[in-house]
Amino acid sequence: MPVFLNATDPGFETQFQALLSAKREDSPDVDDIVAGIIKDVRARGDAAVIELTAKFDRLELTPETLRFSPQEMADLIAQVPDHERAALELAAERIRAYHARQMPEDQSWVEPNGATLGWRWTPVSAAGLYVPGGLASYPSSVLMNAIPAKVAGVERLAIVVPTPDGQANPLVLLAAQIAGVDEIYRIGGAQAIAALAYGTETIAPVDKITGPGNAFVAAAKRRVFGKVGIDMIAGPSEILVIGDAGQNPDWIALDMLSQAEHDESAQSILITDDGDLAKAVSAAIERHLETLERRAIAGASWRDFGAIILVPDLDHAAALSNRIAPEHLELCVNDPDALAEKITHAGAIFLGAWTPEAIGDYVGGPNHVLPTARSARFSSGLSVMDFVKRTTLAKMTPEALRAIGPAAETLAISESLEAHGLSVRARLDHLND
Ligand code: HSO
Ligand code: ZN
Repeated sequence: MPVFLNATDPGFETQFQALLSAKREDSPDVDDIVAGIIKDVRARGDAAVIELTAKFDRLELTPETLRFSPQEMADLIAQVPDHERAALELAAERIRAYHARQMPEDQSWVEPNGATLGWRWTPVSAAGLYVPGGLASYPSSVLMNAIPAKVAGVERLAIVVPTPDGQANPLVLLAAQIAGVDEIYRIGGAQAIAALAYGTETIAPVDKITGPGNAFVAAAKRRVFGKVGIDMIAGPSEILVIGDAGQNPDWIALDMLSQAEHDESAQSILITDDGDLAKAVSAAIERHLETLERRAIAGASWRDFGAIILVPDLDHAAALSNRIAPEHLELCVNDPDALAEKITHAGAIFLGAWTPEAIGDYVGGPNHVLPTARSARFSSGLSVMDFVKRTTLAKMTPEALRAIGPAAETLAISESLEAHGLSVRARLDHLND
């Protein structure tokens, strides 16, 4: 049963704490296996990747067929019906326009003493994107990962996607093509992450790896971190809806189920100041769970991790929401703008009853790769910023060196780093000659 809490009950704080700390994911310990796979790929390159793909995906490849050829791509993409292509193109356009605005600006300025300071942004040269095979192979996620990379200016973008038994998803390939992906390899698992990080005879190494994956992929990403950059390790999806009197319970129920249907470990929570809405949403969820195609998954998520919390007013709702720091936050209230002002920790906010979270998953424009498991307290969703890095710039003049050099020399001496001090002193002496 989902939990029903009332914020004015004496035991509420304990119950809320339990909800916050509930462990939703049992990640199997696959680290030893993954370490072995990475070692093997580093030692034997293509041969290891090909063997592991035969073993896990039942697919026989050669170095020449690791990568989709342009002809294969074209044949598979031709199967995509027009309306799906048009929807993907609309999504891509909107995601591109949104992310273009994220591009950070270079800065430089001159101090009164003549020193020039600043910074410059440059893209990562090569990025790799993991796309899961099977059920969770989402074309929308291809757009959400690949477009920010291309907007940032990443020159070489490679996708790895497992194709168990050779089954490729045409929509994933089309999304990759629309996003401007340069190379696509039909490999997956820890072996694909290792190939991207360390390179093989046919796959050149990348500098940054993003994208979701199973426990093996997550463990491999953790292991190659440092050799390459990685994005966050995404947990199961979450939605928190804050609703007030007069909202449509059916809409809210469907929004909550939209995340519950992702995963048995997903979490959907409603916080409301209206007892009638609480009851109506709960009833609507149960009703939809009778017919929903993915009712087994959504039902398990709702039963094990769902919650409805009754609060005295919306200020309480905002305070609890900030403690949860949800991945997705829907403000289904009469004045969503006013309530949004009070939200400090959330991956993405959806304002008002006309903004179902599913819009953000596909076509809104913002990224759908968002911080889960309360990590919105300290991190943000995927963006152009994940594919650029900042180089700082400093240019001294004789006058500037005269002004600030002596302090550097003093600090160098206090750290017993003689050459540091002398490198400044040599110039200062020259100025005094
Ligand atoms: N809501 C998911 C992303 C997704 N939804 C992909 C549909 N397709 C995680 O934020
Ligand atoms: Zn979703």
